[in-house]
Amino acid sequence: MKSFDSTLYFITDSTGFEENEFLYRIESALQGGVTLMQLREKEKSTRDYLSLAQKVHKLAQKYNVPLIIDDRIDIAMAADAEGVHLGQSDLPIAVARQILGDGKIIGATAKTVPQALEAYRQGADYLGVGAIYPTTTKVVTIRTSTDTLRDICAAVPIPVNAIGGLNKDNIHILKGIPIAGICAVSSIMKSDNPQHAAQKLEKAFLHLKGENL
Ligand code: TZP
Ligand code: MG
Repeated sequence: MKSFDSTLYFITDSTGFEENEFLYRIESALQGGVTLMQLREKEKSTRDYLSLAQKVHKLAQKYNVPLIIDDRIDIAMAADAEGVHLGQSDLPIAVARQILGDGKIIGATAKTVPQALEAYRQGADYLGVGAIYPTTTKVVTIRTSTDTLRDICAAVPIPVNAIGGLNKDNIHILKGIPIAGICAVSSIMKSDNPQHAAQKLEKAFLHLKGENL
């Protein structure tokens, strides 16, 4: 089933954490109301990525949260995850759609309106747009202005999420832009209490949208 809610899209990063601590933090975030989750690993071997994906998928299923795998269709298929997230240098969305079929969620990174339109045309289910703020997470990216984010939201009919340096105290910059949700790595992953961090971030976002909890 391909239904998903990208309101609070938590992207994981295991850098610096023992596996047990990493899994504990993920479960804590899930308890805090994360609505969509992405496993994002850049350094692991294929075996280790798959092994972690299977463990993380089990946790996500316990909380009924769809799991997206970053970059790797093979890992997504092997772990029977709910979808995959692809950037501009990964497999083209249309190719991924051909391989995965209609039942899986395919997300795309877009930093410009033409990229957004192309990803939508090729069959993307949602877009991640950013970086809105500078980020401390290891990523090759450039900043995306809130004007471009607004233009992308107007250009495509699929959910658009903002990403990059977002936390509960700075998302006010997104006010009035019809994003479906926000993506966060560090503000949840590196928090002393990922459950509370997720709860507070969701509350701040819903407040921004005028949907107070
Ligand atoms: N793409 C653009 S910014 C980013 C990605 C994967 C990282 C976001 O991480 P954080 O810690 O929420 O800034
Ligand atoms: Mg990628």
